[in-house]
Amino acid sequence: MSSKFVSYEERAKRHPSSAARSLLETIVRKRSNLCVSVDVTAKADFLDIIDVVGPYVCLVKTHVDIIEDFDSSLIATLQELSKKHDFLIFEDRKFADIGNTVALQYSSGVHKIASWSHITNAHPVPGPSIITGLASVGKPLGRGLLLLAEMSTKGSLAKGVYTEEAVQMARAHRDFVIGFIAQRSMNAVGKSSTDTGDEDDFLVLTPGVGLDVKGDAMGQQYRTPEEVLNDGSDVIIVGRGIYGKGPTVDIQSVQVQAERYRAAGWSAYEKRLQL
Ligand code: 5FU
Repeated sequence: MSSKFVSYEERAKRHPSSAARSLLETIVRKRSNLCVSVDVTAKADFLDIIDVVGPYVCLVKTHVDIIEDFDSSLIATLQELSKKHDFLIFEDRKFADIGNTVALQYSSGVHKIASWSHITNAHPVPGPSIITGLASVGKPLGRGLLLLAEMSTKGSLAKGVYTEEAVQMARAHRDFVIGFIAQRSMNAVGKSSTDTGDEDDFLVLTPGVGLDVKGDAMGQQYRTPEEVLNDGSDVIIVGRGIYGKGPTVDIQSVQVQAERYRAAGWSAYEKRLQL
């Protein structure tokens, strides 16, 4: 029986973007579509969590600007962990300015994101110039960009025509945009059912994933791995569901939750191949 969903393996073989291929190949090698979002503020916690979740993830997502004791050794250790455990790095920077400014924010400053982050993301709100600005830095380094086509929060304005325009912007820049932060597949957005044009294979990475709770007190909304995979998501992004909500990190529990979410994400993927 052929599935309406194509396997990660098939997609890895034929994807035109090396950045997208790299992520798909990692997913296949590790049998993991889990991205852990490590939103803690102490360098030691940040690195301890990554070392523990490393074996279970295809991707580690960072907000490097929240780390209180950031220094360049953190990046060196992060890169060592990325090699040790075979995962890619995604700095969730959500660029949102004019092309010239985002190129500087991406390449320079304290964090020098482009030098270590395989994937980053941007809001489409400034228009296509944000893509060309970031591409001027990221393309020569073989990096990939995700556009924020939708968000997981209550009342998000990223919907309807805005989402459609984001997808059109991505289609016009397939050489750098590898996919979206979104809640569902974007491949058919803005296309008629009779469209026989190019097949899109945009990756969809989905935050707002949790197995135990439906949201937080600040507008976050969670769905299960199965719900988002069935809607066409490729990678589940999980933060507090794995590293916890407390002031201290319980590293044993982090490992248990990482394995639990890896298994949930993978079994949802295997089930959808039967659809
Ligand atoms: F673009 C988005 C979005 O729409 N929702 C999000 O939650 C990004 N995020 C990020 O995913 C957010 O900045 C956190 O880093 C992470 C979700 O963390 P949680 O602890 O699983 O809620």
